Amino acid sequence: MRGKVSENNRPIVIKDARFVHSAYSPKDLPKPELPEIAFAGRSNVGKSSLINCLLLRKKLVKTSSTPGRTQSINFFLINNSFYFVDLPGYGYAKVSKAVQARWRPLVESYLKNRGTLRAVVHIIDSRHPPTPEDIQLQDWLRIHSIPVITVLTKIDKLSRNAWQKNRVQASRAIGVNPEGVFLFSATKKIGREELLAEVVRRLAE
Ligand SMILES: Nc1nc2c(ncn2[C@@H]2O[C@H](COP(=O)(O)OP(=O)(O)OP(=O)(O)O)[C@@H](O)[C@H]2O)c(=O)[nH]1
Ligand SMILES: [Mg+2]
Repeated sequence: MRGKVSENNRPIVIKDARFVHSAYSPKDLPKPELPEIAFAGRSNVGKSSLINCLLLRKKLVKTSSTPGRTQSINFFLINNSFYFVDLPGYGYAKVSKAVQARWRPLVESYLKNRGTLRAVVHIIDSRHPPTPEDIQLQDWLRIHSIPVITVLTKIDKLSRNAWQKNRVQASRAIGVNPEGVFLFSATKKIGREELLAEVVRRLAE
């Protein structure tokens, strides 16, 4: 049974979250049928951990300390009503040229042609300035009019003082309003409710 994303603006309860599909090439992409939120960011930035944290599932999405693990586009069906889509990370030099050459056409063809995609959650490491590839992704999404939710993660590694400072600096580097940038920690579960509410809002649009 396929239902609404959330009932009457109440905080969403994740009743069911399951892995459904991995796509390794554009032709493996599942038929677009439900609203989707995709998660993008540099390798090892904490994409999978952030998804698990939002869903309150410890191990639904595999995490690892070896960067570049996720090389496919992975679809997770939530509450039978929407998908979370874990995109492969970029920017890891040790990933072979062959894999990198597959990555871009796969991710670009997904992002460009997905009528059901409501927003991309772009995850950036709060400890460092956005990388040239982070900035490139933001520009690319803007050019293609794809809505973005920007998140700075791993803020548990920062002092409280640095939260706002790094938020302002990162926002400036990517050319967005700092107010719209979410602060997050998967380890300490900081910012989970705010980000989840924003995701649900975008899904319902
Ligand atoms: N301190 C801290 N560590 C985190 C946080 N989120 C993720 N990590 C750690 O960062 C490493 C990478 O996390 P993943 O969630 O696997 O990152 P990913 O972006 O999915 O990585 P790939 O799929 O390999 O690109 C793991 O060692 C996590 O435990 C966080 O909020 N705080
Ligand atoms: Mg991952």
